[in-house]
Amino acid sequence: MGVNAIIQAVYEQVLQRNPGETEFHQAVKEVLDSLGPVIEKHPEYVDAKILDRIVEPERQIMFRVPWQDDKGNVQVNRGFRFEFNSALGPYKGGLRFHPTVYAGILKFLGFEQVFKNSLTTLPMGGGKGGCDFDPKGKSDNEVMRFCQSFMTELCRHIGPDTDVPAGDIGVGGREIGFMFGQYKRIRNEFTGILTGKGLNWGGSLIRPEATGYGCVYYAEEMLKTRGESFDGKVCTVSGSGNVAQYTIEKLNQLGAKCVSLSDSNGTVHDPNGIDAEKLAFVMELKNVKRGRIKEYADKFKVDYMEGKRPWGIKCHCAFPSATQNEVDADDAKTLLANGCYVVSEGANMPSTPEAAEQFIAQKILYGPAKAANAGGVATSGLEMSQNSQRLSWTREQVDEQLQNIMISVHKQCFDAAEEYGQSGNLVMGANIAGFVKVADAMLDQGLV
Ligand code: NDP
Ligand code: 2IT
Repeated sequence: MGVNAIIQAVYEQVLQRNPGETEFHQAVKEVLDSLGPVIEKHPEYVDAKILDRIVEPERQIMFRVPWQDDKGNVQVNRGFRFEFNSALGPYKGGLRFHPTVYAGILKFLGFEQVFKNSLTTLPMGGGKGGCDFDPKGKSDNEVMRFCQSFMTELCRHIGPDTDVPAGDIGVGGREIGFMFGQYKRIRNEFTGILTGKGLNWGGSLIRPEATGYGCVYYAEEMLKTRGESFDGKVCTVSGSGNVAQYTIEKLNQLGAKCVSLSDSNGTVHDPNGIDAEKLAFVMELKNVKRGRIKEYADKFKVDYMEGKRPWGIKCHCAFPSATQNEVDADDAKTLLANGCYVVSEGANMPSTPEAAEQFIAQKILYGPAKAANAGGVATSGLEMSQNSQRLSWTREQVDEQLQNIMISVHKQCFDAAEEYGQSGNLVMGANIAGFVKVADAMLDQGLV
């Protein structure tokens, strides 16, 4: 069989085994589409059925999560953990709590995580989990009862050398705290079974900032290849959660101007820029009051675009930091027409295939999610190292390691693209560089 037929057969098997899971199909297709030349060069991957194995999670866990709301009603949610690949280390990846969560979303995220974690240079396998629970509008007590029930089941599947979850959409410091407390109570162990922990009980400095900061560091590396910096650049950012907030903080420090924020209801456009003071308002609004981004527009008297995404706003650089498929073909066209030439993906798979295709064809500086947002999980890896040592590193130490890791992630993507004759195509570079390391580890470890 020729290389294309081999790849097509693997993809068809994925479609057949995972019916209706469109996000997973999309993530697999993008990676497989990059791997032709690698497979051509490495027949040993074909013989060992590395592709067939890598698209199938090592273990899939699905469980009932019963909990009681404040009115005394019983609620039932569905929890998951996809332990995707452990060739490079313990399963590692976030937990997402959002009403849209189902197997197809978590499998796409777990699959991406395998290659992302490989790019970080740290010893981590890939996994993802979560629940269709909606934290919006729930009291702290309801969130706590839910998290305790979720961990009551999850605790039998995770461990510091087995599987180490963290946050993602809907899971931040509050949820990690409740889940950690429940694990400790059931197992009577204070170990690093989650990352993103509180700073005075095992968390790492810079972990809250890491995804946003890392995404900006990655974009900075892309700009350097053209001898440019962030000074004076106008940037659009979507989302207003963890990743968006720290993307803006770092862009401000580097002399850029951020002019947008959004949530699932709409977008604010602040042409004067979201400075440190306004960002502090956003952090209080989103992390403490848990309000809507429209309140920013009311407070600072700027435009609010109900139901709109930020991609119609003119910018040099765009940072999608909300969710999957939030930049479609029309958005990409508009961004490019408005002169945008840097896209660095803080969110996972935020660009549809048709959008990504345009960014690649136009040869803009396009940093795909599994590379550009790897700083979050990389710093989770640094949190695991500190937990194992029972030591805490300083802010400066962690930030310096994060910067070095992002430089290395960029270099791996850049070099792999060069090696395979696709200069500047960081999508292909990320997929190839991430894949090869995992594939070689799988070969070394035999048929498992
Ligand atoms: P948060 O929950 O802190 O924030 C999510 C933000 O995105 C909110 O503003 C939310 O708006 C918006 N959002 C979520 N879902 C949708 C949707 N369906 N449509 C429109 N807006 C939406 O999550 P994070 O900031 O942690 O995560 C953002 C993205 O970054 C995700 O794709 C995540 O997978 C990715 N990521 C996160 C990492 C991390 O360390 N946290 C690491 C790497 C990637 P609303 O409040 O209205 O729901
Ligand atoms: O998508 C991601 O990389 C994350 N949500 C962070 C995972 C982690 O283990 O820190």
